[in-house]
Amino acid sequence: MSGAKTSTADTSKNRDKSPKKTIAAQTQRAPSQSATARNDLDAYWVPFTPNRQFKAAPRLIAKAKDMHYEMTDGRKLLDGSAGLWCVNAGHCRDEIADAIALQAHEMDYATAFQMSHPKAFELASRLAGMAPGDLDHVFFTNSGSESVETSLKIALAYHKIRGEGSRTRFIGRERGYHGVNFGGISVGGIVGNRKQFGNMLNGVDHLPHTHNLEHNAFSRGQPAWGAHLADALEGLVTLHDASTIAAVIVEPMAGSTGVLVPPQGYLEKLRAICDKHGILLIFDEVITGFGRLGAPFAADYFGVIPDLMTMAKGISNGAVPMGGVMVRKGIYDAFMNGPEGTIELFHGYTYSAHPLACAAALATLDIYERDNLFQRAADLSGPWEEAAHALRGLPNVIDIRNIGLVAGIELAPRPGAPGTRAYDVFLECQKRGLLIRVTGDIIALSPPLIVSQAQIEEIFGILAEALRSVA
Ligand code: PXG
Repeated sequence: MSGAKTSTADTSKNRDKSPKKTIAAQTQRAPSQSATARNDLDAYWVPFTPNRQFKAAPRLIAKAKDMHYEMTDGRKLLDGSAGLWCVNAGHCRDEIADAIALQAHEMDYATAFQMSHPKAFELASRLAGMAPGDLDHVFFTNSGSESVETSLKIALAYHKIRGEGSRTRFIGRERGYHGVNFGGISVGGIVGNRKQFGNMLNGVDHLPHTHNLEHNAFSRGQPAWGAHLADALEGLVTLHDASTIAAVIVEPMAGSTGVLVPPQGYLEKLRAICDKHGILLIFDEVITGFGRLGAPFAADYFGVIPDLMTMAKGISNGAVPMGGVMVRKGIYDAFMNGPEGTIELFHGYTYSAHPLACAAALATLDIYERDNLFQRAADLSGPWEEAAHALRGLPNVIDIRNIGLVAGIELAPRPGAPGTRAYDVFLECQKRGLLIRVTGDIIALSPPLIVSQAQIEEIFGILAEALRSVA
């Protein structure tokens, strides 16, 4: 006992208590070269990646700063996708790195059930202030996928506590992406993400997607055609009966399946039909949240307020995993009516509101606010649109679509080899110093919101060259 005490005292005596100095000392690690050794490549099962192809020619990132990545071989890449749609304030912001390091020294982990810590409440209050309408309570998670599962569970539990337990059905949408957990792949509409995993959740149905090249190719912003596609929800209500439907979940703008911008009036219609039938509307804002469209959330941009709203990615600038679900006041309040002292929602994660994530998120929100980054995205969306649509006429380009600081460029697939053309463009862009995302034969661009006009020109200039070089 006393031995342990002495050694603790000795350790702390030898430590430099100045957090700044400690952080600096501890973050200056020599970069490891071992990641490129053959055996290390073998052990890691890389997600959503053809592992054998990747390991034959690995692309490893060593460093990042602002708009750029630096590869292990020293080559620089302009980041045209904000990591995976998450690094909205640009990479390695000092304020965020310092906040994380300080927090790690001050308190690494706070027990998350029956206990908490002040930054969790501070962050929740900030988010409640930011989110539109009465979306003023937040349940914290660690990722977009967990946010989706959480939102579906809250929807079910909400109906149950109100005596409408028969509402168990979810309506998703074709081409929807809601992460990779069982609820998310069930309501999601990507066959590749579903077919390996059996029956998933039952009682799920899907709306048609809104993508239509015949009517909407080369639309700028929201396409004019397609609001009527929301009427399919009335059809599903007729088929299943409203009393069996808990919630509709959609991405206000579908990102992962290739930048599908909602037709004018479509989201408003979904909202009205949900209201009419007592169905909850969930917006999955994992990509669209935190300024991507030039407004805090897509709900603000489109002026349509959902009942629940998922978030992740940009909440912490990608620096520490974090997510959350915002819920409307009425939903939260409905849970707070039961007997005192009982757990209102049997749900939560060891790392819900993790202190490091909260510290990162608070520092991130400070940057968004101080640098007015959402407005910056709005201001740049015009030049961005012009630059994107200037690619029209280049080889194989069959559609260009855009909204906020997002653009989708769709290529005609090679006969019998879908996806290979865009993948070749991805490789050609990398050779020329630009990182883009491709999904199937669609190129998705979503740079950090700190992108400059010159960098916008650079992105589309390199992409144009790459498109010209790929047959
Ligand atoms: N919902 C939406 C709308 C998403 O876009 C998730 C949920 C899942 O988030 P997590 O944090 O569990 O991955 C996402 C994730 C891409 C791409 O290239 C998009 C995502 C993830 C990886 C790649 O489009 N979105």
